[in-house]
Amino acid sequence: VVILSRFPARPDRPSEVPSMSEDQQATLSQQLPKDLTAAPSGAAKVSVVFGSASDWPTMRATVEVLDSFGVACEYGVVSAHRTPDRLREFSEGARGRGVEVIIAAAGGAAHLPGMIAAWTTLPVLGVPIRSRALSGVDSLLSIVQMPRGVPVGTLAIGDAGASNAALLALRILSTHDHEVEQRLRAYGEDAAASALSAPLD
Ligand code: RP5
Repeated sequence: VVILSRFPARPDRPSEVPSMSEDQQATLSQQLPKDLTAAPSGAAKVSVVFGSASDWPTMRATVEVLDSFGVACEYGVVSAHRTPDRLREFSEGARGRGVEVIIAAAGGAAHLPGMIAAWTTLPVLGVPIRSRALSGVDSLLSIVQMPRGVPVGTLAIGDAGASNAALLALRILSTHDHEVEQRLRAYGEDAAASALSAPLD
């Protein structure tokens, strides 16, 4: 896992997903435009971006799932409204860096996934963040109602969507990555065993 601001992505992964303070986010955000122009490294297969540091408590689950499968990802803040130039630069450069799937999360007027999809032909998976005002229904509708021709795969609101976005990205990678396919198979078998062995109160 690499923090998005630190391009090019490194192939080594830390054993734990680091937390990001707001100060750290602000510092890294200032660095990103320069870093985005770095040469492609090919290390990160999945990009996980979100509109605000306030989305990180939800989206760290996405990074943790990818990390648990041993799939390298990059992650960080990209905002459709607050950093529109950075959004375009990030989106246009993603395929060249070796990214194969983009996961984008946003809350409220959640235009981030759709705008990324407008700037890239990579598959984009959208995670609606549970908003304070409307519990994420605003986020969901903003992400899901894309116009014909610009697709975004929309996940569930909040925590389930964050985890499932990672699993869906892994399923996309598994179409050509046999190791990921094997790990997904084992994950499914474990989930089935857990479901059947759970005690009934
Ligand atoms: C969106 O606005 C973000 O994705 C976030 O969910 C929401 C609120 O952002 P903050 O005001 O907490 O930074 O762009």
